[in-house]
Amino acid sequence: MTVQPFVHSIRPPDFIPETFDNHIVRRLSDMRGQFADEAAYERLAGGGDPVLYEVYEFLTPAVAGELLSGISILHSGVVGEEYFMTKGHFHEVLDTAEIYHCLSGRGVMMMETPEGRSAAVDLVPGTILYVPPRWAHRSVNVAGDSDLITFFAYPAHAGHDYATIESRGFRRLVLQGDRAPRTVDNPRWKE
Ligand code: PAN
Ligand code: ZN
Repeated sequence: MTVQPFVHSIRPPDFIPETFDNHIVRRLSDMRGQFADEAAYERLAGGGDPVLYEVYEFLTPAVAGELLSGISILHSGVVGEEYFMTKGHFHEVLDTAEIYHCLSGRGVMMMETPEGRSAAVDLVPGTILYVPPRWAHRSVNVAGDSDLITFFAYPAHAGHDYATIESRGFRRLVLQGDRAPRTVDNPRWKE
């Protein structure tokens, strides 16, 4: 199957694409077990099941050579002291990279390798982040009151390994601080 050239368009302030192929909505219930403060999670879940983030995808065939791109909109909020965040994943084809371009808001991309290296990069409008092959990645919205909006693109055959992060978490967490967000070791991280 060959793909014809195509375009999509986004505009501030909401950057929701006018056209897209797939819309993913992730709610608090999809993140059970991922936030450090379980009591805070249960309190928030008791009040409903808020949407944490939405992804609008521009699909292409899942084969090497193609790129899959889209827009990720991560809402603001906290579970205890921990900011709203994406599930995060390794790519199933570990040797595949990804580009993120921050369009709006304030965030941190938490990243780590299977060998134990860890990195946290600030995302502000205009930031272009290269996530190299092998690095798991999770977006975190550290703004108090605005969405974190990013454009992303990655090899369409990369696939997603969510299970590794679901079972052991990320090595580092991003928490609210007095003046600025702080990153700390995840006390529940499992080898
Ligand atoms: C992004 C992410 C998106 C949502 O498209 O899939 O930001 O995060 P989760 O997939 O972790 O829920 C990406 O990194 N794709 O590979
Ligand atoms: Zn990815």
